[in-house]
Amino acid sequence: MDHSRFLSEHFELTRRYFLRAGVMGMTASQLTVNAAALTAADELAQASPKAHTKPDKGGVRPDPYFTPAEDFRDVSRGKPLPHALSDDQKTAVGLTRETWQLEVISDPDNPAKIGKPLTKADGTALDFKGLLKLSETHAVRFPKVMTCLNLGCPLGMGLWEGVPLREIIWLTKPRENLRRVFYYGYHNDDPTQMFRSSLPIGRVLEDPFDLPPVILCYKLNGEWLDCERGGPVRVVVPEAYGFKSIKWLSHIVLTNLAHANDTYAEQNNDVESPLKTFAATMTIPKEVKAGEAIMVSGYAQVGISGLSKVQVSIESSAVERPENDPYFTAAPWIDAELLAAPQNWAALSDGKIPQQTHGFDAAGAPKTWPLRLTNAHWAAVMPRLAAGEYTFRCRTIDEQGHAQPMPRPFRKSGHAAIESIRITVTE
Ligand SMILES: Nc1nc2c(c(=O)[nH]1)N[C@H]1C(S)=C(S)[C@@H](COP(=O)(O)O)O[C@H]1N2
Ligand SMILES: [Mo]
Repeated sequence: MDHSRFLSEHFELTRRYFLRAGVMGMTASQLTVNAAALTAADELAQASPKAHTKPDKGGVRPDPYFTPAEDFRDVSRGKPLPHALSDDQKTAVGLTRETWQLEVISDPDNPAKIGKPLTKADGTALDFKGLLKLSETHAVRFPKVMTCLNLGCPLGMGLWEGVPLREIIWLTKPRENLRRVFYYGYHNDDPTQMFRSSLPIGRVLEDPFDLPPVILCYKLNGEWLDCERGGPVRVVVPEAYGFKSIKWLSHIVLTNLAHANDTYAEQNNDVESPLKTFAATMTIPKEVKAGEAIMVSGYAQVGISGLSKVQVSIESSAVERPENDPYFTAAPWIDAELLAAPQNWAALSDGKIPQQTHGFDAAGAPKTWPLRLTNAHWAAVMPRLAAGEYTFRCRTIDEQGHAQPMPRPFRKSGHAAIESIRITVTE
């Protein structure tokens, strides 16, 4: 499978919207605009599966729904990358389902009181069989977009399955002095390569309203989690940026340390910042004729604050923008259409949502739409314009009615911006 499937899904949804809006089928030339966009984007996706589709600004990628595991973008560190090791090496270092083991210990520097650490030395480390045993009664599944805090674009949208981390914590019989959990994965036994992340214990033991639990994940899109995506086992934190979701998990440390000690904090990142809501464009004509309908489509990342609307605006570059409006609150915003959920969930086996997936009902239909922590599609028809240079923008309105992305100026809280794209209207 490649991106063209996602693209066709995106364009099928978009096409139906444009048909209903009455702009397609009006003239042959308008149909060609969309068909050309489809062909161009399709070709781009086929030529290079890792290439960005147009427009490139913001690193928009054409996979708004579930992304096949092999099409995720990989930004993980390691020399060599753990998933590039030979099969024999993977077996030797515990990067296979047969040899994986997880140690759960108390932090020697800030000890938490626990009754029973899980260690290789004692023969009590958790193995894959033990994890699957827990999954028989505790397995959870949820959709989530994996986004790097430092990049604007999604790395991929997954349906993640795992066992709540708290089930493993309970095995250690914690008693007191336990305030945080930190964890890391296989890092070539080189301390300088360790990539560590952390969470308050409260987040692990209880789930905030309507959020799934933090999991030890062993399946993605219904298949065993492959080594490139962090298999055999990785952490997945539903509401967090990618850096909290440690791959090739090998150690969990229970600590009385009161603050975060994430590797990402060393690069000035706001490591407690949850996923942001924002919109990005996937297709927009660079040039249109005066008086012609302008069809635009894209995706929105639905962050922790939810999504009620996507809005779009177009302003003439000849007219000066008002002063003191850096976040475009005075732009002529109009509502875009949020597109319906797909009927067929490409990338999942038989195209169906499995039973007991967070956010979906027994028939596999979403309970609400769009779903938090995932991407949604949108499309819009812009007002017809006279010849000139224009700037197109898109933004979101969250469930509380706040224009997003917020907080706008802080890139280190998770890159999210109001996208601006130049378009030319010709005579
Ligand atoms: N062990 C380990 N886990 C890791 C990383 C890493 O370098 N090493 N990178 C993190 C970062 S910064 C991101 S954005 C996500 C990316 O997840 P993906 O490769 O599945 O897209 O993995 C996270 N987990
Ligand atoms: Mo990242």
